Amino acid sequence: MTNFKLTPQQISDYHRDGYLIVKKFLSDEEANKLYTIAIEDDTMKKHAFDLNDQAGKKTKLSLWYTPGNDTYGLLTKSKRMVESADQLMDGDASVCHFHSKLMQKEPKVGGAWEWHQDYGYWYKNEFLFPEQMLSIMIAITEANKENGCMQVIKGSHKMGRIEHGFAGEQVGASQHYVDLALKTMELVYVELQPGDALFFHSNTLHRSAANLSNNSRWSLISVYNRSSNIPYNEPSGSSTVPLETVPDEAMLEWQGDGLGDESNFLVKEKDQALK
Ligand SMILES: O=C(O)CCC(=O)C(=O)O
Repeated sequence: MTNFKLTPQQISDYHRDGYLIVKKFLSDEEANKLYTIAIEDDTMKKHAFDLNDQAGKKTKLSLWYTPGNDTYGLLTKSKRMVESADQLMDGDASVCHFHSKLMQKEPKVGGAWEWHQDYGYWYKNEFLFPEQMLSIMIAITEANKENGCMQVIKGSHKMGRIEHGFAGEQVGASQHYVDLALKTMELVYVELQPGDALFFHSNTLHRSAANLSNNSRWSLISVYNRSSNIPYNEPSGSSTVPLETVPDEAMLEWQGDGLGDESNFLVKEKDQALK
């Protein structure tokens, strides 16, 4: 999808619901390239780590801060990603990249993500403005109920930040408030095809169940921030460096392949909670 621009209706849906699904955000050719690179990428494998959920099931991910001229970086910096983030985030300072993650939920073993708001994590990094942050998830494989697709509580971003504590090696939202939210708002299973995108607000409550199916569930999640939203407790620095966009065609037409070691990967310490 080139020359992509969110419509006024999509923008208002995002603000009402706290998320937005865009089908076929990537073409089949782009989605195939992303899939092939992801499964063959040795650098990514080398930097992947496991994160335990509350039941001790492991979910695998790699997280990096600096988007390069590899396929993931070219997608992250593409006009359609950066300008969509710009259309949806509050403020008008430059759009920056906080981090990207390759989520690798393997068949039968891929663990759950507990209910949380991303800003439950990022508040601890001392970002002050949740409206100036958002995530874009791109499905690399099909995501459905069976393989543990994302679940969101529609409209929950309007609750503002709720308390979070630790849940396994993850950060989890107060169950009491999650229960109240579920009594009040709709639970939506975000089933996606490869190349579909999910945009979600940093205060949208979301989770995903363990992958008990025979199929992998892989996705790329890129997090954007405005340069005006300074994290006072975050050493990576990436989140306030303005992005230089590249054309949407770059991920297919430029040389880009897998990630290089210079991408500044997060190295998880033993038992360290994420983010
Ligand atoms: O990919 C998933 O299943 C959930 C990821 C998630 O909750 C997150 O990255 O905040």
